[in-house]
Amino acid sequence: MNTVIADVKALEVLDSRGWPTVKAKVTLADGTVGAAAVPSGASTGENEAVELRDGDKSRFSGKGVLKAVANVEDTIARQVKGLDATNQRVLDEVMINLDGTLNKGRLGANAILSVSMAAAVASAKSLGLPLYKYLGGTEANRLPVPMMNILNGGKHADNSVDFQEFMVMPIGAPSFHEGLRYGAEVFHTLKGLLNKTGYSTAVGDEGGFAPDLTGNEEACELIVEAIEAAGFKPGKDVSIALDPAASSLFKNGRYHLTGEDSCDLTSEQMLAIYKDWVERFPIVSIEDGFDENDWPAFKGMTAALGNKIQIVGDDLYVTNTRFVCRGITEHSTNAVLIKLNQIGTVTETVDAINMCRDAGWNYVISHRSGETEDTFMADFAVAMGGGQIKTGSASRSERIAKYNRLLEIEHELGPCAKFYWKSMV
Ligand code: 2PG
Ligand code: MG
Repeated sequence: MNTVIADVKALEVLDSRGWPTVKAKVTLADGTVGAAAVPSGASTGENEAVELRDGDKSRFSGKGVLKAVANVEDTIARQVKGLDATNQRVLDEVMINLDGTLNKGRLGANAILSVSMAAAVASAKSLGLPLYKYLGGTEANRLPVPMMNILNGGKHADNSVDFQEFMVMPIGAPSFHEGLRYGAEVFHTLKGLLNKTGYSTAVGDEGGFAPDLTGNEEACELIVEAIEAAGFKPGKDVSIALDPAASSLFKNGRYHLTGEDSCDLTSEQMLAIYKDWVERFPIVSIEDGFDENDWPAFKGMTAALGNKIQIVGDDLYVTNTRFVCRGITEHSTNAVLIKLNQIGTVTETVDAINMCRDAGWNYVISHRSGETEDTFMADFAVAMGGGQIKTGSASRSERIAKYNRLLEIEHELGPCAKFYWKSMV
C-alpha cells in the first residue's frame, strides 16, 4: 500500500443529457486506480463554483470540457503528483490555491472536483475499505431516506408544470430497500393514473413523469392519489417533498406562474401557497421555495413553517460555508442541500456539512439533473450520515445506479444498517 499520487489523467465523457463532463483517473504509487466523473446542473445557483466549458461553438455548442481536461492533466497533475491521496484536505487546498479564484473559475470546479473525488476513491481502494467507510469511518451505517422525484417540471422538463420537483419520501419504511420499494411502487402507480387520465408518461431529466398538467397543485393531488392507490398511507408511510426551484420562476421581483395558476406573485403570496399546501398535502420538506436572493422570504417561511417541515436551501447556499453561515445566523432555513459540484472539492463539501451538524440542521446529499453512472454520492451520503439523499426517480440508469449502490451498502452492513426519518417537528 502506497497512497502517494503517481499519475492523474482525465477524459471528456458524456452526462445523462448527452453533454460533456469531466472524468478523472488518479493512479497511486501502489498501482491502485480511482476514477470519478462530475455531474452538471440545469437550475444552477448564481454563486456556484464555475463549470469550465470550452466555448468552442464547433463542438457540443460550446459546451465541450477539453480545457478542463487539459487543466487536470497539465496544471493540476504537475502539482498533486507526489502528494498523499489520503490527505484529502491538503490535496484539495493545493488545488484551491492553484486555481487562486473564489469560484474556481480559472481551472474549473469540474476539473478540480473530478480529481478530489477520484483521489478519495483511489485511497479507499488502496486501503481496502468501501468508500463510505473510508470517508465516514467504521461507524458509518445510516442509510438515507430517498427523496424520489417522480414528477418533473421547471427546467428539467418541457411541460407545463412550473415547480421543478415533486418528490416522494418513504418516511415510514422500516429499511432502505423497503423505502425504495415504496417509492418505486408509487412511481409505477402514478404512471397508471397518468395513463388513465390521458396524460403523457414520458419522463424528464431526473426520471420523473413530465405531463402537461393544469397546474402545480394537480401534481400534489395526483401524487397523493398514487400513494393511496399503491396501498400506502400519505404522511405516514410516504410523504411529499417539493423543490419549486423558485429562482427559475423569479422575474422583476415577482414569482411568475403559468398554466391554470397563471399569475405574478409576491413572496408573501408564495408563502401563502406553501402554508395552504402544508395543511392540505402530506408535505414534509420544501426546498428553494424562493429566489436565491430573497433571503427575507426564506426567513419568513422558516418562522412560519420551520417547526412543521424541513425548509431546505439549495441555490441559496450553493454548499458554500460563507452562505450557510449567513443562513444559520439569520435562521433562513433549517436544512441545506449538499452538492459536491456546487463548491468543487470533497473537503469544502464536508466543511459545509459540519457547519450544518454544529447548528443542528438537516442536510440532504443531492445529485444534479445532469448525472453520470458514477455512484460516489451514494457512498458519500452514507459516510456523512445525514439520513437523506435526493437522487431522482425510479427510472433512468444514472439515478438507479445510486439506488443500487445504496442497496449494496445496506446488504453489506447487514443488521448494522440503520434507516429512520428524523422529522423537524
Ligand atoms: C436541484 C437540482 C437537482 P439541478 O435544483 O436541486 O435536482 O437540479 O441539478 O438542475 O440544479
Ligand atoms: Mg434544488
